[in-house]
Amino acid sequence: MVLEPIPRRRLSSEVAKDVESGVRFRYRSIRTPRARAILQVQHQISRACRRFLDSKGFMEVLAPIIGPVTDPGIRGAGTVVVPFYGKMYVLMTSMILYKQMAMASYPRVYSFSPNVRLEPSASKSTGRHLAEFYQLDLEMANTSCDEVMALGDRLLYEAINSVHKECKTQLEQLGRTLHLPPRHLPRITFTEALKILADEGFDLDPKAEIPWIAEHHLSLFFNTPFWITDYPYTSRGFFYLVDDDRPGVVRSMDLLLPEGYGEISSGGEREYTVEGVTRRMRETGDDPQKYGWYIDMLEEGIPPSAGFGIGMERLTRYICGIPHIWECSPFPKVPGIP
Ligand code: ASN
Repeated sequence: MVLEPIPRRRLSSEVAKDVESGVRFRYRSIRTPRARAILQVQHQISRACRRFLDSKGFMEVLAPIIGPVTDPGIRGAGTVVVPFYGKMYVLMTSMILYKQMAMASYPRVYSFSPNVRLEPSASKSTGRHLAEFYQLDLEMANTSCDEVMALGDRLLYEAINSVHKECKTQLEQLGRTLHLPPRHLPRITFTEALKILADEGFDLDPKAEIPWIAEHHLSLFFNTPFWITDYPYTSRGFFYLVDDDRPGVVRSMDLLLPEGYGEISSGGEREYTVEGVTRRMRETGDDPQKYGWYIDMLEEGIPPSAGFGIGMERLTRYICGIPHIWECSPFPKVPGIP
């Protein structure tokens, strides 16, 4: 399924300037037909995802905004700390720990979850980073990466297909020709991804995350969304399950979009025992003492689970064919632009 690279216009400094004034004057641009079309498509995506997940027996839960702890594995972005009745709380960088808790109540849960990540200012020109964004986060009890990836294939198909059917005018207005993805998306391993990138001259650390620029490049080689599986454990947060058969590998995957749009989702199977989590925390350098209720909950026991989160603005950006992601948020917060 690896194809010839598809050339795509790079973000010019002109576009970067547009981002600054776009964010500053959002109260004006939000009234334009273009902004309306994007927001209508986004609404359609949410409706389709809700409809699909509800039909698969999922329950929607309201996502937390702040808490004593959040996801520490956020690729070098900073967290926002807020005072909360004499304690310091953090804004959610992802609701991973909380969705494991919700899944202990009901075996299939999802949320449209607000996340804040203080990405480096330089990422304002990547076209795909927001400092505030929404993930469609889901978690399923007693399942595997294979099963959640298959669910992800269907979810993405349903979202794109419903926009294809219901938002023809908007797509035309945005000049976007949208192709339906295959029912089963291609999967490559992390090692295979690194090999493709090595052939392209990228000399990457086999123990670290793939940097966004390399992911962007890789995504130019595909004409459909695709999964990367089998990440090295050194590149991922403590909540991903180490593969017993292959020490050094976690049961974790990313979903990448084609045409240079890059990563849209991360997920995997979870560590769910105190022993497993604290062992992983020792490796990642996280302090179990900081994770009070989370560790207590694991001590009482929760089911094994798997899940993922999809960036809603990134999905909108791809479906609408938008150069910079700021346009895909009604109230955009772009790294480096206060
Ligand atoms: N949402 C991701 C997951 O389900 C976690 C993340 O965003 N870092 O694994």
